[in-house]
Amino acid sequence: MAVTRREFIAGSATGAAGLVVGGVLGKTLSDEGDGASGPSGLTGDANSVAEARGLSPAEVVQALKTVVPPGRPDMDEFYILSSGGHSGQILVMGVPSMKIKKVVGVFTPEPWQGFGFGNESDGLLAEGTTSAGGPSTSAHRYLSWADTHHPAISETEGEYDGRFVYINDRANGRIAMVDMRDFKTKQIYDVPNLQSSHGGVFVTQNTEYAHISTKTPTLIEGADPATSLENFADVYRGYSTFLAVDQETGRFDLARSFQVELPPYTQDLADSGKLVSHGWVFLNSYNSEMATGGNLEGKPPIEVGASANDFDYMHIINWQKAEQVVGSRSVVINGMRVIPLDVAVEEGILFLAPEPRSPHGVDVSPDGGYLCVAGKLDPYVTIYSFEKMLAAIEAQDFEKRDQYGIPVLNYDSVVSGRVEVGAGPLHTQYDADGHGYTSLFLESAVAKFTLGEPYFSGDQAYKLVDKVPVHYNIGHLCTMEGDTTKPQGKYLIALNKWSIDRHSPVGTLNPQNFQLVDLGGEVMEVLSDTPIGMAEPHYVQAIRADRIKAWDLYPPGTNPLTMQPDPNAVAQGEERIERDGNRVEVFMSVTRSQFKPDILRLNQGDQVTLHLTNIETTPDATHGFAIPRHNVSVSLDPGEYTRIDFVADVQGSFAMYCTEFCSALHLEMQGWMLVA
Ligand code: K7E
Ligand code: CUA
Repeated sequence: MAVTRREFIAGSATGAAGLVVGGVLGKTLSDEGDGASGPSGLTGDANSVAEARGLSPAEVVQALKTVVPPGRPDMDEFYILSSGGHSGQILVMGVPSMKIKKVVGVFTPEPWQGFGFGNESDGLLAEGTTSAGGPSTSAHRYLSWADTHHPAISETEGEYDGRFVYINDRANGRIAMVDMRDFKTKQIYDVPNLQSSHGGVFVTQNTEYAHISTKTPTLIEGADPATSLENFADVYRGYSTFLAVDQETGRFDLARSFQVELPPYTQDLADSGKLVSHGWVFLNSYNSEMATGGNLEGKPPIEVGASANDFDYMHIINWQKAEQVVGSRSVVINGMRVIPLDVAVEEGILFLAPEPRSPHGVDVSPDGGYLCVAGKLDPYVTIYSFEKMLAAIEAQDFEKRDQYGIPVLNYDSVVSGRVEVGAGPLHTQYDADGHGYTSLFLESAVAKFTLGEPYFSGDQAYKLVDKVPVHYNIGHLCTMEGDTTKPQGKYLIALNKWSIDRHSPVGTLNPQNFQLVDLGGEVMEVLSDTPIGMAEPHYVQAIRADRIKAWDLYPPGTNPLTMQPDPNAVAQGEERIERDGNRVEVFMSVTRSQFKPDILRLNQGDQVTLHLTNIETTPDATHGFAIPRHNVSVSLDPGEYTRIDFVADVQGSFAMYCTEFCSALHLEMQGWMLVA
C-alpha cells in the first residue's frame, strides 16, 4: 500500500549516510508552512511542494540527503576527481551534490582556461608529445587529445594527502601531473617504451613513485613491423614503469625512474601494495595466449584468441628489490633505465600467479592483506592473500615456469576465498569494515561482500551480503577514499556507461551516468543520477574535502608552471615595451579594467613576446586576454603570470579584449594590436 506524502512527513524515514529523517523534519516543515512562494510557481510548505512536484516520500529523502543549499559548499564532504575519458581532461565534482566544480585541462586544449591557446601550456602540450615514439603524425604541432583513464591522488602512509594527482592517457601512453594547489597541469610526460597504457596507474604508498604500465605490448626497437605479429612472443614486450616523484614539486625525477620489462601478455589493471604489502605492485593481464587477431586472414578475432586459456597471469613485482638492482643491472632504452626480463626473474623481482581468464580489476584491500580480482567472464571475485603469496615465494611453491622462465605461483596456495557476485564483475573498492564492493557490468549492479580475517571469520567471511541495481552497464565504482588505507564508507559512485532512459533526450549520443549510492543504511540505495555530458569517465577517486588545501590567490607574479614568481612578471608601474630590431617584448599588467600598455605598435614580421601579469590581489578577479584571428586566448587568475610568443605576420588592426566579465567596465577592457 502506498504511503501518502503527508504520512511520510509525519512519520519517520531512516536512512543511510547516517541520517535519520522524521519527527524533526516533520515539525520543521509544518512550522514553516507560511505559504512562501517563489518563481517556480510552487507555494506552501514542504509538504505541498513535494506533493505539487509529485515527489514520493523516498524521493524526498533522497533529495534531502544530497542537497547542498545555496551558500553551503561545506556540505559537500568529498571531492571526486574523475577521469574525463576521451575528452582528455579531469572533472572535479562534489559529493553528495554531484555538481561539477571544474573541468581541468590536462591533455586537451581547454579554451576557458587558456590551456593550449597561446600561453605556456602550448609548450606543455608540445613537450608531452615528442619525448618518445617520435613527433606527432597528426596535422597538429602536438597531440591535442587523450583518453584519460586512471587518476591517482598522491598519498602519504597510504592516505590521500591532497598534493598532486597523476592521470594517464590511454591512447598514447602518457602521464600528466596536476598540482592540487591550483588544479592545473604542470607536466605531461610521454613515457618511453609505452605506446598505450590502461589501468596501470597508481602511486606507491608514500608517492615514492607514480606507476604506469603498458596496455598493448610495445614492438621492441629495430624489429620489423611487417612480420612482428608472427613473431609476437619475441618482439613485443610490456613495461612496468616507476616514475620517481620529486616530493617538493610532484614532478617526475627521470634520473631515478626505471622500468621492469614484462612478457607481452597485455597487462591491464594494476594496484599498489600498501601497509603489509608495501613495496610490491600487482598487475593483471588478459591475453597470456598472446592472440593477435587476423579475422580477415582466416584467424580467430582477438576476443576469441585471448579467451582460449582458463587462466591468465597476475604479475607480482617487488619494486623495492628492483630499486636496489636498477643501478647495476639495467639497460637504457630510449633514455629510460630498464631491468630486463631475465634479470627481473633472476633477482626475484617478478613472479606470476594464475588468475581466472580475462580478469579486469585487481584491487588491494585497505590493510594491504588481500587482492580482489574480478573475472569479467567469471561470476566470481577471487580473493588472494598477500601473506600466502609471500609464503609461496619463500617456499618456491611454483606450479611451473612460463615460457619466459618466470615462476608461476601455485594457484591453490595463494587464493584464500572466492565469492560468487554475479555477471561481469570488473572493479572492487572497500569500506572500513571489511566489505568489498564490486561492479557488475553485465548485470548492471553493485555487489557487496565480506573479506576474511581480520575482518570476518568462519561462515561470515567471503559472503555476498547485498546487491543494488544501477543504470546501466557499470564500469568502475568508487567508495569514499575506498582504495586507500583509510576508507570512509558513506557513499559509492557507480560510473555507468549507458544511460538510455535516465535523462531527457539529447540526441543519439547519450551521456554517461554517475549514480550516487548511499552506503549508510542496511541496504545500498541509489540516491541520484548525474549525466556526464562531456566524455566517458573511467576511474574516479574521492577525497575528503578537508584534505584539499587549494590556493585562492597566487603570490604576485606566479608562473603556474613553476609555481614560483617569474622574473618577467611586472608589478604596477613596471609596464614597458622593449624593442631590439624585430624582437619586441611587451611587459603588460592586467587589472580591472585595463591592459597596460593597451596599444601595441608592431611591424610585420616582428617576433613578439607578451609577458602578462594579472596584478589583482582579490580572489576570483580573473581576466582573459584574447587576440582575434591569432588563436590566442589566455586566462589569468589573480597574481598569475604567463607568456605568449608569436610572429606578427599579418598586417592589420586587431582588437585585443578581456574574455572574462570581470567588472562593470569589462567591455571597456580592450586594446589595439597594430601590425603595419
Ligand atoms: Cu575498467 Cu579504463 Cu579502469 Cu574503464 S577501465 S571500466
Ligand atoms: Cu578583465 Cu573583463
